[in-house]
Amino acid sequence: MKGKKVIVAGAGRSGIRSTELLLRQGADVILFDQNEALDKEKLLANFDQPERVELAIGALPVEKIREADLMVISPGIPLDTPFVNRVRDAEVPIWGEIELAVRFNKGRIAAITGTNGKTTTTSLVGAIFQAYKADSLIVGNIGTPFTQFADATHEGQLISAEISPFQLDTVYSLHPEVSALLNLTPDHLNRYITFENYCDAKMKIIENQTMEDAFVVNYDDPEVRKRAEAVTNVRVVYFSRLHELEEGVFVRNGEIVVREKGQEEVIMPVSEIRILGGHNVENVLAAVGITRNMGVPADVIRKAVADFKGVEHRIEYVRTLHGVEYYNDSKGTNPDAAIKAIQAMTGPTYLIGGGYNKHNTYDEWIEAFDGKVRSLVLLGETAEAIAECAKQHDFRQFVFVDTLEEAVRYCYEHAKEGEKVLLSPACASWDMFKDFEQRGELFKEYVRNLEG
Ligand code: UMA
Repeated sequence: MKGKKVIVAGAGRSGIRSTELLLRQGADVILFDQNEALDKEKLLANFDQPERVELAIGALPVEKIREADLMVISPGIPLDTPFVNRVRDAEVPIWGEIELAVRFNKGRIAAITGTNGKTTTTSLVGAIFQAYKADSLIVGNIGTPFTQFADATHEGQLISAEISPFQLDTVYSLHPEVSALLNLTPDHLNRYITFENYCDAKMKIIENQTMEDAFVVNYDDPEVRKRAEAVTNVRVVYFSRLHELEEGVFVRNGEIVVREKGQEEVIMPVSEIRILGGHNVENVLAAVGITRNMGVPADVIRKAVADFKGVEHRIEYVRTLHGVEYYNDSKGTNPDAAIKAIQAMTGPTYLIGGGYNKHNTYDEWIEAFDGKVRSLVLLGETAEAIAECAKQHDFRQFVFVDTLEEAVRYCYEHAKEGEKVLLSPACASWDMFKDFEQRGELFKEYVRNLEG
């Protein structure tokens, strides 16, 4: 990278860490972001050598494109944005942040994708790795950019990486030792238009794998299985919650079993899993398949799974006030994830939903309410569309609010002892918040501030 001039597009978490890596590797950076409101001084304060970072805020001048040897693009920037087309037309190579990271990585990667469960599974795989080798890393879409650590990794180091389809769109050299595809349901259709395009993006995770590697997939998900059956370049390892498999990871008589080449190994009883819901059993099975195929011993896996308490913003218990339990599921950013959360609730629930419009449909989510939702408290861009859909399903107990704080207050004033309050929006957060983390943090703050 020495002497190269690199455009980094997007000055969010991913862009900042990519810039730092490029500076460490001797490149000069043009850091570009379309948000004119960004504070330039604050942005430059992130870097040890700010004199080697030139800022382009608002627009990317043509002469900057001409000067560039490479552009590293953040995952949130759609690839059909006009400036991206201009860079492509100028024949400047375009890498995603993950591509930049893998070019420097020396570790052994387990790469995890799927519509839902990625974050939980990536955290759990990371926890198992760390129980085995303390210097293991957890990186990727989960919130810690891979570029933050990639050039400091060493051979044999274990890396658990959550990879989103946006990241897979701009990756060419990713070669995981084990990849995993957890499930496939429609999401991000505003960017991919069709479900097929979205699934194709996910399948890029195995592009460079060989028969020496493993692809861990969910046997119970028909869309996943259909695609796995057509795979020829990599060894497929199935996991199933519902069926006993000839080969793979499955549940039998309440125990998690791994069967490979006729040999069986019992890993642990399902009753030792501490994270709620059937979907989490699937996440554990995936994690067992991934870590076993990376050589982690069964007893290490068992202990780490039994110690694992789940991740923030995913059906996260916040507090109990006047007998009402409050849960934060801000990570429920699509209907499928939100279905899992409402299914995990064991009593009447005040459900806060709505947000950024990803052009998803809400029918299945509303059907999953199953008489359990006392009131649906709607906010954000999709509030009207969700209400319309609810009416079509004869569900009319909804109210509109303008802010998340108002939503919390409404629930507080109405929920009675024994009932639940759940933030699980079925939508992304970007209409009103920076990201789902900010939405979840604010929810927790409002809930904690409720008077006792
Ligand atoms: N920007 C532009 N033009 C655009 C869009 C964005 O200039 O058209 C700029 C914004 O002004 C902003 C920056 O780009 O300053 C934001 O970049 P980004 O949206 O790529 O966000 P980062 O903060 O870099 O976070 C990204 C991932 N975000 C997205 O994919 C949208 C994070 O995933 C990830 O944790 C982080 O990199 C580290 O790798 C978040 C996410 O929501 C959690 N992911 C989606 C999901 O899980 O469903 C895919």
